[in-house]
Amino acid sequence: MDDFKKLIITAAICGAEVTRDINPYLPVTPEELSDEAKKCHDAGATIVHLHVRDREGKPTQDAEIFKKTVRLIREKAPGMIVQVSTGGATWMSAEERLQSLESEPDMATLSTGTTNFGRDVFMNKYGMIERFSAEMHERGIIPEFECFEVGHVNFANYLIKKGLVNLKHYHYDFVLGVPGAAPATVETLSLMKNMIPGGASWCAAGVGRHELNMAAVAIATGGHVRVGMEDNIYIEKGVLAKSNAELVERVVNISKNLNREIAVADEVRRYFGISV
Ligand code: KMH
Ligand code: ZN
Repeated sequence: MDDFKKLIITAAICGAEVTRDINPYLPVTPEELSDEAKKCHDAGATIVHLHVRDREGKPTQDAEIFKKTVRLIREKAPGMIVQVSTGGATWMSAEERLQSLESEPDMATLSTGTTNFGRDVFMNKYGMIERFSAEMHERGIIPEFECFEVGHVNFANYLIKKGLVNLKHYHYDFVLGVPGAAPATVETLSLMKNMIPGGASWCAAGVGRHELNMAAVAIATGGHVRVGMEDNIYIEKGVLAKSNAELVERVVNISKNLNREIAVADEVRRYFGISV
């Protein structure tokens, strides 16, 4: 039984797919990303899920850009848990994707299976997952299992059972509503959350218009929440979010109305086994 009751909010502030053409408020430079992380932290987010961009605003896993961004986040939002993406963008090689780990983050995403991702394929072969997991283990970085499909939960469980991942605490993120992958429904979410091992925690990330509903269901059923422009760029129908912090604030308000307290970073660090 999981006895951590407070809500953990992850802010996915940039991602690899959204562009400034679609939302001009998207943060992309290390300065903008770190300012945005601080705003989200102040609003109640304890984890920042981080992708970075190059000078042209294109997704990159460049180690130096990650290092600079992580350093700035730590200066501006001390204590906030930094979780880098190892998913990157669909066209990137494993080598490219792994570069983000050089920034010495607290956590990193570990996608536990391949999926259709819009018109592309997000490739995560068995051997890649093992390699990513081993790299994180060697560097003392805590993985978050990134599950776009039911089979990905199954594979994360398999890694634990085989001793390929051995942690104090396991945390799963269910990203639902990606075109071509599992739908953002209560049924899918229930199925996935009921598959995880006892004591593990889970987070829901609904894509697009599903972000709000999935967040509400997760808050009401003991899960945690990921919001941000990586997944959804609107604060209401047809109205762009001007900041990721607006999306965080909306979730904080729902949670407070449902009498669920918001966790602070040090509590989450202790829960996940990350040094405070
Ligand atoms: N951009 C997606 C293809 C992750 O951050 O680890 C992969 C992704 C997952 O965003
Ligand atoms: Zn991501």
